[in-house]
Amino acid sequence: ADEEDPEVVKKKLRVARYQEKKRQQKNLQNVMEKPALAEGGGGAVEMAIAEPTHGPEAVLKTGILGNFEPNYPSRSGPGENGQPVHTGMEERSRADKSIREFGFNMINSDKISMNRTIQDTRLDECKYWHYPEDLPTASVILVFHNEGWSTLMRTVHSVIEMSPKQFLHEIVMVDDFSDKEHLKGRLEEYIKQFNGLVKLYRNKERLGLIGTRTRGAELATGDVIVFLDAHCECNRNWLVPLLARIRYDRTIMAVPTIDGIDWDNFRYHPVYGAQHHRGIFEWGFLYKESVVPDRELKRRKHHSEPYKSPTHAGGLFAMDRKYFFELGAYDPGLKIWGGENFELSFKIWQCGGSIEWVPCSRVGHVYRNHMPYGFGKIDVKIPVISLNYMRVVEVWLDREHREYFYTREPSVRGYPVGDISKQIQFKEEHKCKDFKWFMENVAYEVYERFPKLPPNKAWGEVKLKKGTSCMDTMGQAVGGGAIGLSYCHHFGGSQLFRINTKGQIGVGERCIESPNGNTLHVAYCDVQPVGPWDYDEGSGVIKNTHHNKCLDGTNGKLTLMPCNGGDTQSWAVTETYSW
Ligand code: UD2
Ligand code: MN
Repeated sequence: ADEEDPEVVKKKLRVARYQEKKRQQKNLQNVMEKPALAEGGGGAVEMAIAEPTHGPEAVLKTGILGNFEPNYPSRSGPGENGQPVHTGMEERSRADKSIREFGFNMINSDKISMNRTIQDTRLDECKYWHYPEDLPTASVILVFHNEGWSTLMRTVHSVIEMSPKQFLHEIVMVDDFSDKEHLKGRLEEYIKQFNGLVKLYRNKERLGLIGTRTRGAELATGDVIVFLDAHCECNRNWLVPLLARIRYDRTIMAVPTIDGIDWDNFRYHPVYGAQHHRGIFEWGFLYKESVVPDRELKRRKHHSEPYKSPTHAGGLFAMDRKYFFELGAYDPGLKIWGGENFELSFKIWQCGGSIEWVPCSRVGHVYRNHMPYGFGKIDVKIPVISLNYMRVVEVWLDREHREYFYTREPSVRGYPVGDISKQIQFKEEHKCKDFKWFMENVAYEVYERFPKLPPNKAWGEVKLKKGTSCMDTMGQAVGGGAIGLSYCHHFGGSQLFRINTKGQIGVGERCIESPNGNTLHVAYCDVQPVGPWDYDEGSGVIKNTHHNKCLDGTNGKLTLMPCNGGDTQSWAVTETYSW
């Protein structure tokens, strides 16, 4: 097979790379790993009038409804009260087409009223908080690129309907160079009904979500900027608790609790039960959420009070507008999508601010089925999102923690990140604290959940020495089918493995295991790794010491077999780059 026609080889490579690229793009959607749905809200109401531990900006008065508790109408109709809607047989193919185009079932979305009601998912206690009346005003910024019509406009309607008039200064819509017909003139026409409250701006070129948000913030004129994705539905009294935190301390980034809206049937539902969660990360900078440690919970008196969080998902948050610019807005070197949530979070924490998640503010977000848009033409040889992570790592992490990242992402080490001198200068001028401080004082549970990975013994493609086949996850996830062999594409991703000194084979954030001693599967990594893999570079043998068998690639199949020292058990682990 080694002496194949070079044209054929080229073609195979092209096909394999194309498939891998698609798969990598699809994987981006797994950045947010949400646990399964839990039981629904709860939490006891305090029986006394109590001073909140977080400051005098709000008071809990049990039994006396809060001053911003509105009366909402109840309506009936498709999707009302956050109920799911369903696709008829005759709608199936149109629905599927819209899912491919937008990542959402727009046929179902179109059936739901622009002003649909959703159920109150807040803790009961939230109804009894009394807030100051002199809050800062908000500019809600919606950036969008090729969004579906009804999900986009329902966001606008919902912001207006669910926010007290006196605090909603404007809605700033910024079109990031969409090319869909339905987002052209019709949009200008439609927003006339809002009498100037909704402003529409359009980019002359694709800036990506990060650049477009900074532009939106520049165009905004309210005291506070509130970013939402262009497919959200706001819940009762969502805005006031956010503004109250910023009134209390302008260096707080206030983050609502995100509820889920199903991309297919548009059911509105809480993501978690009564336990509070907060934003963290693993060392490849995949965003994670995990239960808030007691140490943080104990600082508060009431379960419904805001709590500090190391980071946030990215899409939904409120900040003092001037403070956003005092921090230099988003790093302009970040491209299109991803990593900006970490950049802003690390910057805020390390340079004297803080992030709080606010349980009494809830906003629903439609999680997509897949990312429907491309990133445009960008001259970057590694995934754009990796480049963004690298900029964040190079600027905000210290030397020790940079190694945490590069052990997890060895293939991007050394890629030029561009000019970061302005960011470094900012950090020095503002005497920002180092990353170790942030880890020890804010993100301390990350060390427990995601300890430092053992160093890599070898990493790269796991290729049969004789032939052109490489170990490949085939896009399998935890709990999925067997992984296998496929044509080596030198494109990383599904063919990029790391064998570490503790005997793990890692791929991305996961590990490779053989539960049955026969086939190989993607599995969660043990936090305290012990084996089972042993790689001998000389012979190329990769042995599973638990099963006492060897990794074997006979006839294009990847299995464990009794060790025989043959060609089908001789592997080269070679560092290949996509750049
Ligand atoms: C999450 C965040 C998202 C952003 C992203 C990247 C939530 C709920 N969502 O992914 O806000 O932080 O992670 O880190 O936390 N858009 C543009 N131009 C583009 C691409 C997207 O304007 O080139 C718009 C898009 O129309 C949407 C917003 O940016 O309104 C976020 O994009 P997304 O919804 O595809 O991102 P998501 O929710 O998967
Ligand atoms: Mn989104």
